[in-house]
Amino acid sequence: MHAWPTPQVPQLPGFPAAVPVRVHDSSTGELVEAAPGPQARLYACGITPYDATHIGHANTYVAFDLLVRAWLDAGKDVVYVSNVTDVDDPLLERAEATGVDWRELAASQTALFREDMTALGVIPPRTWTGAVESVPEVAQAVAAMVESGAAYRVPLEPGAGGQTPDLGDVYADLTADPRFGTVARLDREQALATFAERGGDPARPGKKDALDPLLWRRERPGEPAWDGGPLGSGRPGWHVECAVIARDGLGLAAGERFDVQGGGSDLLFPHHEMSTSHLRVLCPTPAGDEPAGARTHVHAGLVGYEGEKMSKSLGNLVLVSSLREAGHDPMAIRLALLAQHYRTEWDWDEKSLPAAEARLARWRDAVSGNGGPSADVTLAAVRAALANDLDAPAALAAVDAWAEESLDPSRDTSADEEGAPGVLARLMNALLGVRI
Ligand code: 5CA
Ligand code: ZN
Repeated sequence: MHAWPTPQVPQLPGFPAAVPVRVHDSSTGELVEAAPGPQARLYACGITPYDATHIGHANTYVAFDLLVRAWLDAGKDVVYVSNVTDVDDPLLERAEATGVDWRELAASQTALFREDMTALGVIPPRTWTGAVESVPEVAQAVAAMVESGAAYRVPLEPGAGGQTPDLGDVYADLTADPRFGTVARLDREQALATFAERGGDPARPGKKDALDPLLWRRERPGEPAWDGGPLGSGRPGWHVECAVIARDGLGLAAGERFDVQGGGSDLLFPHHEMSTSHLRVLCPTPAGDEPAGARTHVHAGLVGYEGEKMSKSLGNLVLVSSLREAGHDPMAIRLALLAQHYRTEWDWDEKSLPAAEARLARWRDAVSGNGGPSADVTLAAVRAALANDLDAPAALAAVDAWAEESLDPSRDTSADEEGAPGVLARLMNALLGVRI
């Protein structure tokens, strides 16, 4: 798919920054260097395009955008890959319920997402792949898993399976991956409950284990289906879709790891647990080596509204496009998101935007003069804040302090530096994605 245009990212004094960028690893709870090598590879799960883009989505993508920007400032070659789940149960259900063709629904919401990301100054993924586009690769991967015994078929109910009803749905056999469970580290009871809550089917008869996830769903009456070769007609399961898109987009060779897999915290289990398991099976490592998949899993806190998680199913959505239509500056929307640490669970409320709008106005004011207090300390503080688990609130506080000093009429201006406001404006843009 065509991603949105890449915003200009100015280079800052002291490039490349020497501070290693560290993030919270959801598996261990520890702060780890996000990308130890010269290349930084990120897979952040993309949207399911049926009610895009709410403030929760935007918050998650802005969080990973901070990581990308910190890596760029550190001189890394950033390879960011993402997907669009443009065929899946919830999308088909919404299309059915509203009488819209599922392709039109996906296309319109994907277009809106693109516009929202552009407005919010999010750097696009280098590779952005739709589930529909990836069907041949997914089918091939699933067929290979069946062949190697890492997947099995489960018989269909009467009426399913089109011309080849004898070929069942395909499920992963999790016993093929001894490391299953190491991403989220849930006990069996928690895993089963979360699996059932988040789209899994623990009670499906014929499965070897209740947690085994769907890899290939055979054709059903009224549902879209593609040629799956030896699998029979059908469509990809969700987790394997992301495993294959990550593998191909990041160019992972057998056993190769990448740096960060990310998303909102609702994706930790089962989605990232399962997709990492599939990657280990699809890209096996020589014995004794570190297994394939992401070195670090990073998750953003869920944003709520009126006391509940903002979600399409609850219908309590604040859409970025509605805020934009109402005339709000997208940079203020971005600042409202940055005012919260990305791992915080918080509620959007009516005070979020006015506070951000006031801050944006103050920053614009502060960088509009000729000369100002030195930018060095602020730049170092913002870099240090972002390197410390993307601490945007601390970064904003550092910029606020500079702005306050710069706007203080009683201050001593004898040590002012002519280029300081320009450096601050470039810093806001390059590191925080806030265009002034
Ligand atoms: N297509 C899948 C991922 S492969 C999906 O989860 N799509 S989504 O549209 O439901 O969500 C897109 C991203 O936004 C995911 O990372 C998800 O975790 C995140 N997200 C969804 N709701 C919220 C929320 N309320 N707050 C923060 N992030 C959210
Ligand atoms: Zn995903």
